[in-house]
Amino acid sequence: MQPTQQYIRQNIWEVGGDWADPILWYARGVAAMRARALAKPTSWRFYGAIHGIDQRLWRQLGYLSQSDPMPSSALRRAFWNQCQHGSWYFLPWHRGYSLAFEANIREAVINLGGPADWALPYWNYFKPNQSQLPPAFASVDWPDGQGNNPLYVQQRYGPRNDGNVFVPVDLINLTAMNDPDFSGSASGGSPGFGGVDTGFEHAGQVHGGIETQPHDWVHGLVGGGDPQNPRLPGLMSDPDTAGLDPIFWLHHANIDRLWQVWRQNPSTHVDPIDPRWIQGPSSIGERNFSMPMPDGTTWTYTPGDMEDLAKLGYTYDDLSPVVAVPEPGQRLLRLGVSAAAVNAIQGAVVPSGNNVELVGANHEALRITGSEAHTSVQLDPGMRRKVSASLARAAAAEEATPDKVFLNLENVRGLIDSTAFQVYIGLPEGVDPADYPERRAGGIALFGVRKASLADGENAGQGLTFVLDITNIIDELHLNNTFDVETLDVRIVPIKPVPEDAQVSIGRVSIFRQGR
Ligand SMILES: [Cu+2]
Repeated sequence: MQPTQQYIRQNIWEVGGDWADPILWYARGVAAMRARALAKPTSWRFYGAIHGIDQRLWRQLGYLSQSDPMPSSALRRAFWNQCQHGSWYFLPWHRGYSLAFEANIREAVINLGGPADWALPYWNYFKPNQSQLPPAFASVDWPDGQGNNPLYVQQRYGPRNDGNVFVPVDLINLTAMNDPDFSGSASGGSPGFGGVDTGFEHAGQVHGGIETQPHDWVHGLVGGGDPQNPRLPGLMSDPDTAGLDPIFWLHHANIDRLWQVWRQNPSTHVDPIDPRWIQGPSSIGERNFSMPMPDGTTWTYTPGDMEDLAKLGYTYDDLSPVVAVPEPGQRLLRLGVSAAAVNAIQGAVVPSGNNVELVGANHEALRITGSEAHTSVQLDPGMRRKVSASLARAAAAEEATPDKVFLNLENVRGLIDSTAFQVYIGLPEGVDPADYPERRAGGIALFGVRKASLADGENAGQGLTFVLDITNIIDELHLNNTFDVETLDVRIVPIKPVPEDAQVSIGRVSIFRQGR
């Protein structure tokens, strides 16, 4: 694809009204793609299936019927079930997918007499008063007709499964924006901002930083589950149906924007230089990334092709950091490093340590039902001392990179992707977690868990593994002299009660240090 001009993706809440032109033309473009048969590669459902398709689920949700002629098996093999999750390809794959989709919508818009510079809007749920689903997506009526708004989806249930769709801002965060590394380890340490090193990975086990939060969370919060039948997901909640919801594309445009924000702030944030990332999985003999274009051609791209927005011919109306991003020096100051030493350190680029070691783990798998669960992580005394010593050395300004500490929830399995919970560390027994926000390790949303739990799936039912940065909590325990304990309590608090038949379990809860 050669850019012919610079398209500008705009904030959906700031384009000038509920049905401002960019939104109305999006709806008309969606209607045009929806009118095409599934077998056509530029149809709405074909594009949804490029992300992922589970035919049983599609039939249950009314998106597939016996009378639908299927695309040829060659087309299905070339394009379907391509989305990259739990992989360092997550961001570049979705960038190409969104660009190709946008080109298809733009073509439909132009054919209908709309603006030639139409671009996909994005939904920045972090901005004040913008966390509600944009109104054009929430009503069955639209300026062109009654009861057939192409942006409306019935199977979009929201965080409380009651049809009120919004993103509770206290449940999402941008901690991943601080990760200095694009790519990380799949062995207990930081998975990086963009994800772990994998081959072509349609349902990878370890989700990257920005994928875990806010990406996965927004999927489950928007989609929710059918209140009549919790096993039926809202479209956005499951990777095999998410691409069918028109809001999907505005969410992914925002994630795509955050990649660009991360790269710019600060300038030390860079994409991988490993040729296997740049050239993509086809360079090692695996599937390539390819999309059906409106002129009937196939566009094949690599992650390296996805790095430069100007070359790709688009940008965003706002690339400022959306939330205050704490500077790395603040941690060192808290640990007791002098301001002068912090300044000296910040002048240099300090890579994260890549020595990852297990500090402790719990003893058995944990079943999550109802509104709370807890377990204890047994800490290895030697490893605990090692972490403490690293933090103490930082205070003596001998070490610019004190250990970071990560909580891992390994082999999380379940059947309901909209399940989500908060995780707290070291809470005293019997207290209300809401009174201890400083002990919140973060949260986990199980986008992709059903697929990852299938015994005949890509990873033989190993489930998903989530990594939460608990460095600040461990720092605080250390500074209060309360880290010297045999066990740390881990409390799991679901955002809504988890039904028994969700079958949610965590294989192991573990803590890792990452340092030198
Ligand atoms: Cu997504």
